[in-house]
Amino acid sequence: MRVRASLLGLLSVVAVSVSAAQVAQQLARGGDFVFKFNGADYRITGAANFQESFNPRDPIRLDFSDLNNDTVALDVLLDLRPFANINRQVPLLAQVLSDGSNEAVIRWRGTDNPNICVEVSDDGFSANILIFEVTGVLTGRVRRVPCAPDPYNTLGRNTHLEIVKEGGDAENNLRVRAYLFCLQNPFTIITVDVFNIRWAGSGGGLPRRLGNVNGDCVINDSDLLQILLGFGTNNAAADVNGDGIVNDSDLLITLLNFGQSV
Ligand SMILES: [Ca+2]
Ligand SMILES: [Ca+2]
Ligand SMILES: [Ca+2]
Repeated sequence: MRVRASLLGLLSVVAVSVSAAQVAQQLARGGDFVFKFNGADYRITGAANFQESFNPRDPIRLDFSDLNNDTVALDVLLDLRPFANINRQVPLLAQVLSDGSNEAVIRWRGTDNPNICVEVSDDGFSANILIFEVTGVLTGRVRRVPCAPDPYNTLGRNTHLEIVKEGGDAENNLRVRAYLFCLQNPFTIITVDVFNIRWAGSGGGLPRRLGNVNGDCVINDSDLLQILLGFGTNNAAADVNGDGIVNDSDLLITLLNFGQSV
């Protein structure tokens, strides 16, 4: 019992330093975030010329990872299917432009050379195109807000960081270059410029993989209790490491993160 008490004492010291973490670190700790696309305009120039708008899309969950090994684990793979029915994931690499205890500004940049012929059918545009270049940037301001259920009902846990679009078209845009009808010659090149992008998001909180079984804003006795109650079962909610069984490993992870809060 004395060992347990001193262990918890040590853990609370760790927890204090974690809760004082900068906002970008708190966002990364969440492991993912919800991205809500609220619409944009696009202009096609070259072999075709017109302007149209994208409608808003349902919120999607995006996992964070460190794709370029620069120790900033806020990179994401943006799946183009929900936006333009294109079966392709564009890597967006994160750069932390500013960071503090209440706010951070993060920029995601992506370039991709898929060289794939796809049938694009979207609000106002339908054709086969061979995409040879995708470049884009999104910039978001991440702000601390009171910890509450994810407003987009997508992550299955409470969140405490809201993300709002930062800056204008220079900081938030997407350009796609492609050959119309998948015919590779200089006369079929089109450029699709997506601008006036409206987006927002939510993230942070404490994920289940750290031991936050009940999805609230702290890792404590309630989480431990649920693991003990589900011990030996395959109860997914209490299966912290997601290996299909609730056992000592899940208990240990929760103990190691005990006391963490947002
Ligand atoms: Ca990175
Ligand atoms: Ca909890
Ligand atoms: Ca487990």
